[in-house]
Amino acid sequence: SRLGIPYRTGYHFQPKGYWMNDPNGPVYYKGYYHLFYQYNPFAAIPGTIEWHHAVSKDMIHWQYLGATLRRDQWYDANGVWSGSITFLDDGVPVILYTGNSVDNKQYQARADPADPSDPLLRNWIKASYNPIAETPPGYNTSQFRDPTEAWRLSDGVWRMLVGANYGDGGLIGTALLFKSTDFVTWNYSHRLHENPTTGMWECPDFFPVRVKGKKGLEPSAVGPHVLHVLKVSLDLNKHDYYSVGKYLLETDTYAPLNPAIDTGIGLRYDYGKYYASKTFFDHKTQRRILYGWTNESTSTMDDVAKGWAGLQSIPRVVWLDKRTSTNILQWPIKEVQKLRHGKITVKNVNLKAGEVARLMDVSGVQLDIEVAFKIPDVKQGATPPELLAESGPSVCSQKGASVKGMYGPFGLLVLATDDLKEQTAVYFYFVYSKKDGWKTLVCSDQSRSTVSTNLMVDKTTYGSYVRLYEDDKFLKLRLLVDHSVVETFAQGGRTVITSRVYPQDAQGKNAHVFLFNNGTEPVTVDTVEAWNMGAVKFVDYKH
Ligand code: DQQ
Repeated sequence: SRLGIPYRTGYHFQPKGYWMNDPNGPVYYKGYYHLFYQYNPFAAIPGTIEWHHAVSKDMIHWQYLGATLRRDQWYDANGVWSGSITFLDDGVPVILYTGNSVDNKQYQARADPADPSDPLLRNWIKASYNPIAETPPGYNTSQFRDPTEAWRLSDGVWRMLVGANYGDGGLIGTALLFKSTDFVTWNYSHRLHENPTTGMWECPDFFPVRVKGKKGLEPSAVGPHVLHVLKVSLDLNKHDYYSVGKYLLETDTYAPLNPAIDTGIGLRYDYGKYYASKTFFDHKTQRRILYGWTNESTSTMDDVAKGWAGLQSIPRVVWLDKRTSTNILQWPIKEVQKLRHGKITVKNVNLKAGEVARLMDVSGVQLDIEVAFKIPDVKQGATPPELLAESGPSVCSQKGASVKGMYGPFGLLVLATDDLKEQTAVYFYFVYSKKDGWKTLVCSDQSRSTVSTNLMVDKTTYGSYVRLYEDDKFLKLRLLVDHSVVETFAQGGRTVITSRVYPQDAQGKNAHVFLFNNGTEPVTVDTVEAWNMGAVKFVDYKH
């Protein structure tokens, strides 16, 4: 339908229509990146979900391959739900997924490629002995899903996790560890980890990271130079939480380095719309790469009217932040930079208090922008205008970009009309509290993102703190703008925010970019680099 056209993305992965949610089983195999995804082929609403499949040589240009796993067995008749791919010793990939059965019980099932020599892996066969794992006694049969990629320890035994919950009201979220010696028979062993207040853990992801360096690790890597990330998707609030910790081999359990920011109660991958994410190890380039589902911010009725819902974020490389060891860093895969063209560079712009300055020579709805601000010297003895005691990141949503602080808000307006009636503001804002002194927020304000009265849009402003170090020279933002999505990477990927926006008038040449400073103190822009981004044509790989 016409309503959806201006909002379809130019270079993010989207099916041709209808509903997409979680990324499933991403892998690199025989020259191709494979992405499977939860898809409803009948309507732009969740419902009759099955696995669909696309392949790519660069994770940017895709070929659709259609349905891979359909709802055709008693154990998956009500949904072929999320799962992962593991490579067995012969290098052949195997799918583990969740079937939601005729009577809405969840089972784990296996599927194998019909022809492993086909680099496109077009056909898959469900194992005759499915299901391979049932809900262990004491757990809810309808809260038992999303098997991880499996890994092995030196005992040669395969392990996988399945998300679950238990306890009063199902409030204890957990990842159940299953073991297998032959990848056919799986036995429940114990809980890898749990958290008493987080509810159902969907889509667990458990992977090793190097203590030093950006290179990724294969799933079974352990040892003194390795830490682990445990990510879960909280059904409770639809956010992806993670922590960094130790995989304790003696007990086969996980312990976060800092229990105060344990999985589910601490850090998020993304402070915007981002859920059910999954990583994989890219053997070709030795990177660990993260996909995440970005849901719409429009209503179900709007989604049906526009004929589609859901997209995948631009894949991100993830690695450990060695300065803290307790958080990861994320950065868009470099392949996306092939789409950059028409670069403009602007240097040394002073933004006075209250100034808004248009970036000439750049406009459009497909952009990649990098901006570096000089870090304001907040220690100049200035008295903060307001003591935002313990207010935290909620300041982003309470006040938005129009608040006048001392140091900020300052940042970028994108998808903005000349009169600024439509704009998406992405900015830094320094807040002060007696307890913590000055801290830096990064926010994405959607409150003026559209003037449309036809759409019902969730315009919540998102944000979180971003860490600064003494030797940081600049405050940096990178924005990937693509019609209805803005992905923001602050300070080299220390804090990430994905927003969905639906501008009505800020389209084509009328979509401008501005620098702004709403603070009472001036700020200096060191450099802005901006590119237009090409649109991706869908490809057809012949085999
Ligand atoms: N989506 C799948 C489930 C998973 C949920 C169903 C997370 O397997 O728990 O489409 O978005």
